[in-house]
Amino acid sequence: MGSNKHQGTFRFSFGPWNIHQGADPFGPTVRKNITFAKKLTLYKQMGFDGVQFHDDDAVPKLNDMTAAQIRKEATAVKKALDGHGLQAEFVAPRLWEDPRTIDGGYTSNSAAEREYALDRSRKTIDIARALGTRNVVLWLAREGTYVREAKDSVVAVERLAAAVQMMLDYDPKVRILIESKPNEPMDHTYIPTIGHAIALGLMTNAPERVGCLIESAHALLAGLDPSDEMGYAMAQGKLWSVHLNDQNGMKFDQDKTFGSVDLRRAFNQVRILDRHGYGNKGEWIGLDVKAMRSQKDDVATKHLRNSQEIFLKLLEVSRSLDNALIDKLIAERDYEELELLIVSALMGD
Ligand code: XLS
Ligand code: MG
Repeated sequence: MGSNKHQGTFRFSFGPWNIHQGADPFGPTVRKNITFAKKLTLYKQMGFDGVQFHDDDAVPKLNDMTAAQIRKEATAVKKALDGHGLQAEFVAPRLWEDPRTIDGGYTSNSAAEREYALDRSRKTIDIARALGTRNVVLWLAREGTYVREAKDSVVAVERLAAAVQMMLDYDPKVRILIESKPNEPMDHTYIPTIGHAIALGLMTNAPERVGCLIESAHALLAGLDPSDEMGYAMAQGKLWSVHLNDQNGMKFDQDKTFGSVDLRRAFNQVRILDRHGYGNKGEWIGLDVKAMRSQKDDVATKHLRNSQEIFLKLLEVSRSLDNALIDKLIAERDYEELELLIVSALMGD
């Protein structure tokens, strides 16, 4: 058990929303806007090779554009990526800001609004194709309820499965990565955990093209251990991306720097990914982290640097462990000694 069968390969990505102006629900922006073009110049400088996109990060006014216009604009973004030596990891439809998605997208009670969500998802796939990625991430933000009686949970799940099926049919190459989250902005969502996400894929006729993205904080908000969620998905060959970050207890989604709250919890995520060869099929280490609102303009990317640095240091710790000793302690069932060994390693001993 203690021996490394494989090692992972780690390349890092983040989304343009991870460099942001610091607005929160209680106050306005506190930092200057940084243009998308400027952000692109920062990626390589900071040691990142992949860019994650919402559809409108790539094509801002896509709702008012024709398919040809969208393709043209996305192609220009692809050129800019190429120019910086960057790759697009995925595109995600932003289905939570438009007035037509107030009641959710695919699970809205309005047929016209559901049609908008499906149409928008087709545009997302067109953008993904133009950016050179097969990956479409679905964070099902408003696919839930505030009031149990307002939606029928059977119908809602059937509608979600039908939406995924539509996307799989629309492009035979596309892969859908479902990012589960139990709450926020909704009281409860219909796909709260990664087990739900993977099982939703089984309701389609191409489950081999439905996988998942695990965000550490989303697992924590569901009261689960992120490394176990990752293990569950990897056991099924379904962990196609991650959003590493951290979370201080059961509150709003904090997107804190990876490892900044609970180092051992972060260590276990790194360890399970590395031991099972994460990244060897091209999967990325995505960091879905936010800068503190108190951070000044010129140092407002340190949350990304720190997350990456903490990941790499934990990888070093994990790889330097004495696996023979771990195997021995496991065989002797001396888990107290194992605990001290891990905590000591985290303390630098
Ligand atoms: C929000 C999500 C979001 C997705 C991308 O909680 O983490 O940022 O990762 O749509
Ligand atoms: Mg995320």
